[in-house]
Amino acid sequence: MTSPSLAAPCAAAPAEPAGIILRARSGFYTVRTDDGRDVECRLRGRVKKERQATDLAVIGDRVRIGLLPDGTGMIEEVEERHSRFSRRQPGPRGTWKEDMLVANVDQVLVVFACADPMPHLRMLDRFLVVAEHNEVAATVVANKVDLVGLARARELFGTYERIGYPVHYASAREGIGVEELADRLCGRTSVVTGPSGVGKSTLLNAVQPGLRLATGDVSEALHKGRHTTTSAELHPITAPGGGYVADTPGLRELGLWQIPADELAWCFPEFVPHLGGCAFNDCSHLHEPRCAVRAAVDGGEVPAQRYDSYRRLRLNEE
Ligand SMILES: Nc1nc2c(ncn2[C@@H]2O[C@H](COP(=O)(O)OP(=O)(O)OP(=O)(O)O)[C@@H](O)[C@H]2O)c(=O)[nH]1
Ligand SMILES: [Mg+2]
Ligand SMILES: [Zn+2]
Repeated sequence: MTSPSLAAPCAAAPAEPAGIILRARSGFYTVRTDDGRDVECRLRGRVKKERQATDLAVIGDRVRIGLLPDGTGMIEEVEERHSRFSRRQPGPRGTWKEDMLVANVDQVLVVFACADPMPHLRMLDRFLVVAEHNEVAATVVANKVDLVGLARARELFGTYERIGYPVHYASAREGIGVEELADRLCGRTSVVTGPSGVGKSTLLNAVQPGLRLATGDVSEALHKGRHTTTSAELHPITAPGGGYVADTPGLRELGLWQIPADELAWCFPEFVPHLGGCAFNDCSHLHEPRCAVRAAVDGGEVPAQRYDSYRRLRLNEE
């Protein structure tokens, strides 16, 4: 924003166009400017100094760039983020290191398959905990319903509906639920995540055929232990409402994604109404007497399966 007294005397194109980072790779950034051009940029040294090393500029960041005569650009300024999707890892002496994955995220879609690969619900809980810890709204997408039918899919994922997460049942292969997914992506910045082979890229290709994301054979991906999609990238949505979506590799290293122990219970939304009711205010909800969370599990208000995930995460068990 320029004040009127500083306004340039001639009405030429702005010297520092604004845009959003779509790709970031070893010091190079692709910025989509607000007038629709893609400019390859580097980060101005001054900007590097101002920001912390892990946190320089990531996909989803809104930036101002200076254009150079050769058509490339320099990132002059990174705007403040309103949210982020990041991974925190424990560092030395109780410190935390934060790896930013995507900035300014409005929602996370956690994709699991109903079969092939079989849904691993404890892993789903971990993805949801990460979304909650980032304070980003999460939706569960149960893909490949064609393999098991809707009734079985609801048995598998119904717990999440009861907790209050939106659950989308979809089949990228048969086009089921694809329109609803397109509506959900419209006008927002979304991160799509989930294990390898569940059909994240196939679903996004169904929503927007022009994307042509690489997709892989499940067994091949699992046996090689690697993802078809290898780096996160933000894709502009071309439908009238706009928006952006990041197809991420399945974050296999999710186990490293630790949450401070005393914050974990807050990442299970169905625990939250009970958290004030424990006898000890530093209750771990593992063994203490008169624990309101365990009482809620016994009373059927908190699903035992979710409590089990909490317990294992808290104890660092697989
Ligand atoms: N039966 C069935 N197969 C599907 C469906 N969606 C995707 N697939 C298949 O599942 C396999 C994996 O799909 P991808 O889209 O590559 O999976 P991904 O989640 O992007 O995997 P990574 O990139 O490795 O993380 C491919 O063979 C797809 O054809 C579906 O709805 N039903
Ligand atoms: Mg993929
Ligand atoms: Zn408790």
